[in-house]
Amino acid sequence: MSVARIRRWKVWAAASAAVVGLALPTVAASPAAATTTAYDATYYKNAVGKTGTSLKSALHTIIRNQSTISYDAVWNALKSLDQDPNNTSNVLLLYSGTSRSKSLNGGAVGNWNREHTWAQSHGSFGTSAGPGTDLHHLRAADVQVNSIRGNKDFDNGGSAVSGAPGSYTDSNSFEPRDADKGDVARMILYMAVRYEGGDGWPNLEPNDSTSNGSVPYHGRLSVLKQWNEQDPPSAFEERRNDLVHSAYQGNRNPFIDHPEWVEAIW
Ligand SMILES: [Ca+2]
Ligand SMILES: [Ca+2]
Repeated sequence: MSVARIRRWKVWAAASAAVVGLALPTVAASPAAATTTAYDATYYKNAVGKTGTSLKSALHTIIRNQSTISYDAVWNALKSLDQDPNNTSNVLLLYSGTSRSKSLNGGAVGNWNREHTWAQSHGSFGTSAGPGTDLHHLRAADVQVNSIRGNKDFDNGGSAVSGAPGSYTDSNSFEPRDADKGDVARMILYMAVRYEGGDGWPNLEPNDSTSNGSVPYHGRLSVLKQWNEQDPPSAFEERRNDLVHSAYQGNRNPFIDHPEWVEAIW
């Protein structure tokens, strides 16, 4: 997408957001342009200036040093990480945007549970401490919406998802609502860089398929790249990244800090 097209989209998006009350990032945060962060001279110093496999490798070395937590501890972590900025008693749910009481975590209808954005079956990593409990891709989601998403790859198109306005699904893919598209893309691509076949875990990689099933791949890369540009990192996402880094895992999602690194690698 050209810079001019992105600017036009943002102007349109900002106008639409004003009407429906959505929180969208500022026009200044263009993903097409190189960004600078407070971490460039320290955390990212061995990655800045690199591209392609060299950048991917440098980022892997930086982010692989992380603390892990148990799957049970993920509940309380999500109550903090996914807190509704407008209501500290609630969490904001992925795919639906619903604000729901933190105390309604569980497995029943009307509860929220722990969505693995990189589907567990795409790599069979389960829920032991590791990729299955990595907070950078675990998000609070409505139990029924989570079930509809299942282990589908991500792509555009399909029928409207009940309980998640703006999300769509068909037989082999799931499309999150617009406000979550970039979040999903950056979570999937974080996992691809973090897990490179070390620590006893599979090498997770993105591809352009929507029928990955149980192989350690996740699609659809060409669409995820578009979503990263359409939906730049929000204040919610940045706060979350900061908290995972400072309070839980000690590592960051580089694509929230530098969304332009998606294009630099893929
Ligand atoms: Ca977003
Ligand atoms: Ca990988």
